[in-house]
Amino acid sequence: MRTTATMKTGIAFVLVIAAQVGQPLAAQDAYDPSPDNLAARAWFQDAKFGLFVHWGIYSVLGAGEWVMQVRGIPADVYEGVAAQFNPVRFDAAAWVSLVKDAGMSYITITAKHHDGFAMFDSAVTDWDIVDRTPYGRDVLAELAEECSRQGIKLFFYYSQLDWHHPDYFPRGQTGQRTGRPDDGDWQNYLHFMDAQLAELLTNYGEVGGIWFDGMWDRPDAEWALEHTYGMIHGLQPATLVGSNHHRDPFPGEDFQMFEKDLPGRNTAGFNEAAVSELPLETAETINRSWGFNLTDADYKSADELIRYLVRAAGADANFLLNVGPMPDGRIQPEFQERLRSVGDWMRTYGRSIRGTRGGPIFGPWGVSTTGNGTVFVHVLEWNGRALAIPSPGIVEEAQLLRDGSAVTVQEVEGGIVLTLPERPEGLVDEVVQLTLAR
Ligand code: FHN
Repeated sequence: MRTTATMKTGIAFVLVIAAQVGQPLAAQDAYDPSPDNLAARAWFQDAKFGLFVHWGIYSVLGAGEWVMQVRGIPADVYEGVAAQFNPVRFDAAAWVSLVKDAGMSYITITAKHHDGFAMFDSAVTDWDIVDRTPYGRDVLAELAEECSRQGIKLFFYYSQLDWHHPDYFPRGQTGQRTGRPDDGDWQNYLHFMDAQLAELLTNYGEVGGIWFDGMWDRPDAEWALEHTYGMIHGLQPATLVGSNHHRDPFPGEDFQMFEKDLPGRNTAGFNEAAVSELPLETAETINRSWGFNLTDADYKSADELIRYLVRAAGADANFLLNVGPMPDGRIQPEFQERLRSVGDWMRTYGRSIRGTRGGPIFGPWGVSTTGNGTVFVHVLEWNGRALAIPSPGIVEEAQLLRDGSAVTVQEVEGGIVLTLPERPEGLVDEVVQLTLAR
């Protein structure tokens, strides 16, 4: 078996990185986010909508990003998949334009998923896109350049769990069937991870955030998070660190994410953590899969996705909506269509999402968002004309966001009643804009 231990410059590189960031590294226990980091958090909360991209060599097999684990594919057999990955139709400019058309402000892409394969040119392993695929190009570098050109922020997903690296040992809850020897040097693995993260934070311009995943595989292992988080913030103070460990945030994390659920809900079984004070984000798929899945045609409609975006904003969370690009590098048409439809909606209603914060009122009818002295009442589920809601303040003016027409507001005990027009057929969200007295 060929192992990831075929490091090109290995330990020496790790030492260089350690020296670059200065030792000892600040403990993140005493983490005091820099002004740039706080500004980046506010930007993130304003952004509200991003594209999640699960892309790796697994797309060749068309069965999702867990295919190695699900089929019990040994690491040396799986390495053959890399030789077939040739995404000649990858077009960074087309991806970023799609993101803009969808009304999104950032991309979070898998730099490395659980299969351990780096989608960037890593100097500490040859288990990467440049060294192992016929394509031989650093797609993250191309995407970073295009994002910077088009004003879109780029975040990197990084899996701490690794089904390929021999030093990911002792093994956790997954990855036991990949044919690796039953030994390994955990400290070496941590050095390897830090070295790759340092590469991502050094060679790809401004990094919006690092989106960790996989710690749940070995929840009790010594992950040395203080060191890793300190190194990230040392290299780029404004980079937002978040981890999908499904637990309460650790010191040094700048945002909290939820998977397949709105904050505070746990229908998917991942989200037992309490909702923290940090900026929030929730990730969801368009069909049922994160990575490209040839047989998954269970697509959510554009209307469902819009409703999810609105409910996320109402819960003060960003919506990170996933696509799993195809092995040829294109984003499949079913995803593109839906993203563009959400973008059409955003062109009219984006003001009620971007730059807002969740609340202050909600009910069985829907949610609200607030920004610049304006409360946007998102009426998602209400077909009646009169809608009674708690008063968010003294209302000076009420209008429909879609056409600016006036909405009558009547004060009643304990709240206000909005008189809505007949709901047009197929309207996803009737947004009433309430201008409040300052
Ligand atoms: O195992 C991963 C999965 O493949 C995917 O990346 C999602 C995205 O939130 N997170 C993990 C499970 O928690």
